[in-house]
Amino acid sequence: MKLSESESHLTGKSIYTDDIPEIQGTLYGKAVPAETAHAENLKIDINQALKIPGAVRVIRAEDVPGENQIGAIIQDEPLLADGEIHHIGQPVAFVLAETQTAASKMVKAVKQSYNPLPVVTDARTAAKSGSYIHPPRTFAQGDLEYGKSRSKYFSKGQVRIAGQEHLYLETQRAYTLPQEDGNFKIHSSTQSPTAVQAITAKVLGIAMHKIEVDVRRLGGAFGGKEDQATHWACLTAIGAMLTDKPVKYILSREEDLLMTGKRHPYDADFKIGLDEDLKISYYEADFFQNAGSAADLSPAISERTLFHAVSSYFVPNTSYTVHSCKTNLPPNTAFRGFGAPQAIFVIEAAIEKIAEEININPNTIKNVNLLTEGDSFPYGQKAEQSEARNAWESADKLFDFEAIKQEVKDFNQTHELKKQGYSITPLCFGISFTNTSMNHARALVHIYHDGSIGISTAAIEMGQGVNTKMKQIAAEIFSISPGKIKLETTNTTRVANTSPTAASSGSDLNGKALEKACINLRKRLLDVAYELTADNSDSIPENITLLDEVVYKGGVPTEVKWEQLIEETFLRRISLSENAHYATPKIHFNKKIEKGRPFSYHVYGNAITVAEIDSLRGTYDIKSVKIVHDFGKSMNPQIDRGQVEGALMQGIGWVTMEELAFNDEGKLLSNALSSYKVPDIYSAPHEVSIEHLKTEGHEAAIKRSKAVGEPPFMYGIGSYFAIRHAAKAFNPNIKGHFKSPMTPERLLTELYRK
Ligand code: LUZ
Ligand code: MOS
Repeated sequence: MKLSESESHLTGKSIYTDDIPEIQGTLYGKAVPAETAHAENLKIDINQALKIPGAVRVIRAEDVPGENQIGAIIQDEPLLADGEIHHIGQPVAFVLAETQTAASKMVKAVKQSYNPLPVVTDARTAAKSGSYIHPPRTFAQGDLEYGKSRSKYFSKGQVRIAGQEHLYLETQRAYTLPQEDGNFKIHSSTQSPTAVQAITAKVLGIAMHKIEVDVRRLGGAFGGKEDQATHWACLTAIGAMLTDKPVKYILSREEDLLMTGKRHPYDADFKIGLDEDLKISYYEADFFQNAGSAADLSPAISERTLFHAVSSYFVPNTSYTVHSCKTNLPPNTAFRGFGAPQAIFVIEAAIEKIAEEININPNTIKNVNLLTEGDSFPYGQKAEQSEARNAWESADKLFDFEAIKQEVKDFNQTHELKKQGYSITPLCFGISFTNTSMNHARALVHIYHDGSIGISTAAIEMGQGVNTKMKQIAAEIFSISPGKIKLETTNTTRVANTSPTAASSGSDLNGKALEKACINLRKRLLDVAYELTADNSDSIPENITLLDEVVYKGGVPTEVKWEQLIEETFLRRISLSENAHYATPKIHFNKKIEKGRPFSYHVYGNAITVAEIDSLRGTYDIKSVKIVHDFGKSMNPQIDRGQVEGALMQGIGWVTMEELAFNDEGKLLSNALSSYKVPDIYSAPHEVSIEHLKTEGHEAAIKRSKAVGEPPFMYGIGSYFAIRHAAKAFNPNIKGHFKSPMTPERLLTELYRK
């Protein structure tokens, strides 16, 4: 089934937050960004701003009706700066005006005064002074000392990994409409309507039921709207409460880049040992996560780093720690992969480094250490239905590793200034929110008495095709045309207390709840169908089925069509509505001992990447990325392929060109798309192959179709190492420097490193 919204997207009829017709009297809000990164004694002078024609009001911390606090996991983030500033771009006030132009002028007219404090932008510096978001956390298994005693080869090193800007096409935004009786309706571009509802209720000082959050769709999110959509919803809601007018705020690209958090930059130290069979005998690491100035989702992201530190490998003896460091950058946040990509990059670098030192192909090390059935992860879960080896061997069979190696070798022997390199990147990614209590969802299904259907779930459509998948599930259970089914907006009054659409789990959680609701409804319909088609032959209810909008009995079509069945069910006063709840079974985690079974299942895969560099220019091309991916049994190969392609490109961008630059004062230098380079069509690999790993899928996945949103991001990591191998073919002196992204500037420096 094709993406059900492609036609309305192509014709421009799809409605996003800014397409909602504005109500007369709507005011335009704008946040005033802090102009310095760290300060106390903040004073805000609003007199000049209020003199601008069209100015309505300026809201400051003291005007917040309820609690001036939006921190979800740790209560450490004021909605509006209250006396202190912790990063450039932190909202210090919110202006309201009759026009957008007036609002912009007001922002410039607000004067900030303060006593500056020292600025820290770097995680290691923050760690030295003990500036943490939360206490360090460690995962371990086995016995490190024993592991060391078994080691024949040793290595250690450092890694530095940059952050990443989400660059969703649709910037952050919200539109709040006052309703009767002190209620509010909020249109928010959020992955988490319940978070927006709960936190807005808190800052307004009212109950959650007074707030309705409605989301039609987002123009991209990638994790950037899991937590950070809340700010703008809260600000517009306060504006609406204080003025009794609708208030809208659409961030400009410049504002969005300046004010919102990004993927976390990480620094890491690692130590690794191999035994004589090249098995990893021990692995130690310290991850320094640059969390920015407030917790946001960093504690959960730290956790996912810990869960993915050994990637797709079995490491019997290991201990590693994540240090979540508080700095004066905007609070960094969820981004596709959620702390796992950084952890996976580090162990790939560790294998690379030790391979380099003992002069052996890193892929030999990777191969012998792949997780096999029953191996335990450092968090206690056993690898069940491990596809790690299957993925590696399938990729080898399909793409022929030896032939690729030989081609690269031949190329390098016949070319002096152009060089090629290749890398193999195995994937293992855990599916479920690592916080067990978040893994649940509900679905509400109404069959209208003309036979058409409306579905509400908590899933947010953000371009990933979740609505199409939801339609597919219902259409298949009822055996009706998808055209009879409508996906309603995601709305907190229809489906309440929801988890964000995140952690790759949107289709699984909402799909399983929807499946349950539809199956319950179908059961009621089949009972009616049995009565309608009863005759003297004693057919049993199991004999009755629905096929292509017709009731079948004993495998034979009857006269009863879908519409008639629905109408008859309605006339018999039987409910045509159903609300079902799903909670992922068999998952648990004990944080005291850091052991459990946090993931419903794992997604596996393998990518082989070939890169070619130009050693005079420092430029490169990704020649090919060949992937075998564990889709399970893909329920929609077209959509799933789109997810793999998009994630791969986003991963390649992260490790090759996207370089966030802040100066020592915490000012974002890459503050426009002229200075922050994202991949375009010219940076795409010349060839991308995406093959389906042959498996039976996993019963915990919706229709045995495994979660696909985040895992393939990791394939992009291979580009870094492929480029590095090409560079080493030109300059064998390149050793042990792992700084990502490998921009052309950095590559050029490496190429001529002595
Ligand atoms: N969000 C979250 C996530 O709250 N918990 C998670 O485990 C997670 N994983 C990936 C992406 N978002
Ligand atoms: Mo996410 S990083 O919002 O799954």
